[in-house]
Amino acid sequence: MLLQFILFVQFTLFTPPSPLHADEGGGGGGRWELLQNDVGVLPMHMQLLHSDRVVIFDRTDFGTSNLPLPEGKCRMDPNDVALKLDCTAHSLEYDVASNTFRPLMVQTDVWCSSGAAASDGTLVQTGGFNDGDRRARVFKPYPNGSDWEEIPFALNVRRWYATNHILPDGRQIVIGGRRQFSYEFFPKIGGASRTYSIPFLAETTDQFIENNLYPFVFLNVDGNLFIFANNRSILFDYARNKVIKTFPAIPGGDPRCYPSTGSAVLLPLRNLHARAIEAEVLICGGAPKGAYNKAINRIFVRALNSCSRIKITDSNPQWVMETMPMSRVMGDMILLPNGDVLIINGAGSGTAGWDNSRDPILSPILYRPTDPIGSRFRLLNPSTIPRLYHSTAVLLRDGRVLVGGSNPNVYYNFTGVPFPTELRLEAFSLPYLDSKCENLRPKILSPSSQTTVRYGRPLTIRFNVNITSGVRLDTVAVTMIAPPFNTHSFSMSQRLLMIGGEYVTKVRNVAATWDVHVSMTKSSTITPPGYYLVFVIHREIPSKGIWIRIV
Ligand SMILES: *[C@@H]1O[C@H](CO)[C@@H](O)[C@H](O)[C@H]1NC(C)=O
Ligand SMILES: *[C@@H]1O[C@H](CO)[C@@H](O)[C@H](O)[C@H]1NC(C)=O
Ligand SMILES: *[C@@H]1O[C@H](CO)[C@@H](O)[C@H](O)[C@H]1NC(C)=O
Ligand SMILES: CC(=O)N[C@H]1CO[C@H](CO)[C@@H](O)[C@@H]1O
Repeated sequence: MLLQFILFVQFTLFTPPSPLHADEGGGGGGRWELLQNDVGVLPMHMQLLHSDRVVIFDRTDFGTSNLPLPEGKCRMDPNDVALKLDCTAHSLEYDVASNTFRPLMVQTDVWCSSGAAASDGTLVQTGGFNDGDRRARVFKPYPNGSDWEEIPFALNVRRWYATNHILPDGRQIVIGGRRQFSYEFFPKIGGASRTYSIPFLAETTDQFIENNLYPFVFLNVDGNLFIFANNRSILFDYARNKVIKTFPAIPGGDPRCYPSTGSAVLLPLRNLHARAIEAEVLICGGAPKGAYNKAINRIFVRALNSCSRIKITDSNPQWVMETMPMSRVMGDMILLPNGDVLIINGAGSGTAGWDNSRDPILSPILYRPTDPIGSRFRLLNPSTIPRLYHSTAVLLRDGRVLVGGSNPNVYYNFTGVPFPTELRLEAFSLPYLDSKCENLRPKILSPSSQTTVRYGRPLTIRFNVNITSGVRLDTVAVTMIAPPFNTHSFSMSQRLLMIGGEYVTKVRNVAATWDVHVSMTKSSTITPPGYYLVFVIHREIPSKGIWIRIV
């Protein structure tokens, strides 16, 4: 009895239970909120910028949208395959704080394109279709109302369904695209304009279906790229154009890339000051082999319910399989401030592509990477809105996840189709935003948002938590998230660094206020330059983020 009491006291003293675990087992949690009933433009692509605005765009060749261009402007594009003269917008800027939006004007077709936030916080977007397939487009998040600027012939070859990733030197790599078994860089250095071949993309192409479009690409801690396409993956040295390692095929051999669209994340990077940092990749969902051909013949086969996890830094890496609570194709995997992974959107059967899926999955799930295998998933509360092909999701600075899109139809069809074009914008609030977490939620007091920090420099984050007991190092964490470019169920350049706290000090004579001291990594390979969302986490409850630029 006494021993039990002592153990109980020790347990409560050293590992205070987070309120997030209170309703364990029961499932549920999280709250949906309708933000906008009609944003006019289908969010096929979304990127949060450090202006706390989300740049959203669809394709241009789908006829008129529901959002007029401002001031009677029209776009005259003799090459557009739908409308030559178009007075509607196909892009918009959504302002999170005021829940308002304004139309933007793209000049050429951005259909199924790719992008990344550059190191100065500019959105750089590349490729697309038709007259847009070799373009780069730049959106600078100025407060005075900027618009897209287009750069013709920015890409050496046409790229449609390519994947981009930000690199340690601040450039981005643009990989693949339909029938493009090559990669290149943007911007080009000193006029160098080479295109490099990557046979792996040819080897993983299934005839007609591809199954390797929008490959999953992550920058590994050793500077090489992890590239996953179809059912295979490699570690690739892009600078020397050399395959460093071939990983084992994913167990079961089913495809995970477009149109058998699963999703993938690089799991949070921890122990960043250790000599050997570990990196793990998690891939979830997708569609079984042959599912696309069946879907076009109106047979919608059950999606995959497996996730596969691999430590890519191991000398002998192996996939470990896990089972999700349900099957899911076209799910989005979003890294959350506290290091959990959200899996949201998608369908229970079929594949990506026009009218190719059924059984919308309305319930998101959480995956907790550090929990024991077999107990990592938790079911969350459902939305009422199907989010199928061409739907998107991005994390916001306040910890909510913005969800938009779904248009598995040709053109904007609002009636007479199984899943109409969806122009409603929602936010999903994770259980960590529940009011019962409020008294544990840290609030960052300094530095102010938009502060610049150099590599390897210390950073002190002052925060307030309204609790009477102390705040200790083991209950506090600091995380940094690179805001990704989201399209087709994949978040390009998504990256979460657990920068940790080195020590925590109480601020003297100020109630309930502490300083957590951290150091930025020295390495632009671990932390490519740019704007990051920085959060203080207290007992798994995140603060609102601040923007920190690392240079
Ligand atoms: C907006 O501000 C930027 C930076 O100050 C400036 O370069 C640009 O010309 C301004 N644009 C407009 C439309 O005023
Ligand atoms: C991986 O996909 C390819 C292409 O569809 C297929 O030929 C191969 O059998 C698959 N691998 C496994 C292990 O099933
Ligand atoms: C703590 O309480 C003070 C005073 O009521 C308030 O200003 C502050 O925002 C609260 N902090 C948090 C993290 O809720
Ligand atoms: C099935 C269906 O309703 N298709 C319609 C989609 O929208 C286009 C353009 O408005 C119509 O032409 C189609 O008939």
